[in-house]
Parts: sequence; structure tokens; C-alpha cells
Amino acid sequence: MQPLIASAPAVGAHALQTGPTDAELFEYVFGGGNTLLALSFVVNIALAGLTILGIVYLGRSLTDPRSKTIATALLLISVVSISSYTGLTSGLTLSVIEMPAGHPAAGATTAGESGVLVMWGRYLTWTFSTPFILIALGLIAGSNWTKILTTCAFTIAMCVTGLAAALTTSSLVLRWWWFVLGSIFFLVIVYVILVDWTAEAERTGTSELFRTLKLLTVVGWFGYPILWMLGVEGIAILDVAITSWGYSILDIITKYIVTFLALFYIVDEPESITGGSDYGATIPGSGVSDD
Ligand code: RET
Repeated sequence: MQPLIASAPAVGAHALQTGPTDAELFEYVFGGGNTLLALSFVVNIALAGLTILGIVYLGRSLTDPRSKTIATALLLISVVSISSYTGLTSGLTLSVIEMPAGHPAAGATTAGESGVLVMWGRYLTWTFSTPFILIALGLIAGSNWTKILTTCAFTIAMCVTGLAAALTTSSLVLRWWWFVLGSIFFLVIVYVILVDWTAEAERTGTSELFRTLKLLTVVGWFGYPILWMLGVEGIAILDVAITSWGYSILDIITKYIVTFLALFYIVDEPESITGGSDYGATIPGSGVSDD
């Protein structure tokens, strides 16, 4: 008789089940031989922490609920970021993954195991950080929640497909197919930013700030798929430490610099940003104070 339950797959059959333990990965990154890689994580923990303190300090005088909403979205970008980099630092969100046949890094070894170091935690945590960037940008442009949440859904889809691309070990073609899917989702976001939100910011009166934020965001965000392609997940012409620094520098531009530019504008609570005491209230007249 056939067994009712199929036998468990062999250890190593799935990307996340292979390779060294978190402790071994931690030792590999922080044990001395990979200082550049280690710094690319630690520097961002420090910057995210400083950004959180900066927002709390500069945002303490905000009174308008709409300004506070934008400041909270900005705060959450760095809250996710500090957690993301802590995950990478601890080895929790790093894995050594074997690339499929035909991949330029197929057959490589890392920390004594066959495979390459994949920082999959980055793709996972972008899923949570990028929506807050888009919420802040969309609100600054004066857009509606339909468009803002549409971009959020597409950025989540983009990051999850990027994660799938990085973790797919069965086929090289499927890795790139995930990447193509993610890129299509990305173009939807770029379209909304460049077309809809640019026009809306013009009407809202925030176009000067929005122009700068848009430039940093669109140019910066294009850097991520380019790094993915050039890095060890793609054609592997950049090593892991350089790729990691690339992402860390892009994060500095697209998160902390964007945050402070937006925050300096918001703290003055100009009319183009404020929403009045009823903004976001579920019962009219109840939103005078939330303290
Ligand atoms: C991936 C691979 C799939 C195709 C595309 C990608 C784009 C990633 C982007 C990431 C932005 C991240 C930010 C993080 C801040 O916390 C997932 C690399 C298009 C645009 C801004």
C-alpha cells in the first residue's frame, strides 16, 4: 500500500533550508574577513536610528493631523529600516544559496558551503518600507488614497517577486522571469509618480518639493534593479560587499535624505500640507485634538 504521507523532501531541497547556521553567517560577516560588508549593515542601523531621533525631535511641534500623518509615514520608513539591517547583521535574514545551472555563480562556495551569500532580508523588508515612502510622497503630492494604495500594492508585489527571484534555485530562466514581473510592477509605480503625482503636486502647491523628491526617488529606485542585475543574484559581476554597499547607499538617498527633505518642509506646516483638525476623523467635529 502507498503511504498516505509522502516522505519529507531531503534537507537542502529548499533555498532557506540549506547552508550555514545564523551563528556561522554572523561569524562569516563579522569575524574579520568581511569588514566592508559588515559596515554596510552597521552604518545603516546608525543612520536609521539617527533619522528616527531627528523625526521625533523635529516633529514634536506638529499640530495638524495631516502633517502628523506624513511625519508618521516618514518615521515608519526608518523603523522598518533599523529592523531590516538588524536582521541582516544577526545573520537571521542571510542565507547561502546554490545558484541554478548556467548561473555565473553556480558552483561558488561561501563560508565553507556551496552557494553564494544572498541578503534576502533586503527584499523582504522593502516590502514593508517602500509602501511608507509612497504614502509620504503621495500625500505630499496631494493624491487620493486609491492611487496611493495602488502604488503600495504594486511595490509589495515588486518586492515579493524580487525575493522570489533571489531565492529561486530550480531554474535560471525562472529567476529572470520573476525579475521581469517585478520590473513591470515597478513601471506602474514610476508612471504614477511621474504622471499623476507630478500633475497633482502642481495643483496642490507642493511641486517644488515634489520635483526634488521625485528625482531622488525615481533615479534612486532604478538603481535597485540595476544592482540586482549586476550583483551576485544576477550576472554576478559585482561581489556581495560591493552590491551590499550599493543598496546601502541607495537606501541612504531614497530613505534618509528623502525623509529629511520632506520633514524640513512639513515642520512649518504650510497650507499645501495641512488638512485641518477634522482630517482623518471618523466622526465630523471629533478631530479637534488627539492628545
Ligand atoms: C527588485 C527586483 C525585481 C525587479 C525590481 C526590483 C526593484 C526594487 C526596488 C527597490 C526599492 C527599495 C527601496 C527600499 C527602501 O527601503 C526587487 C530589485 C524592479 C525599486 C526604496
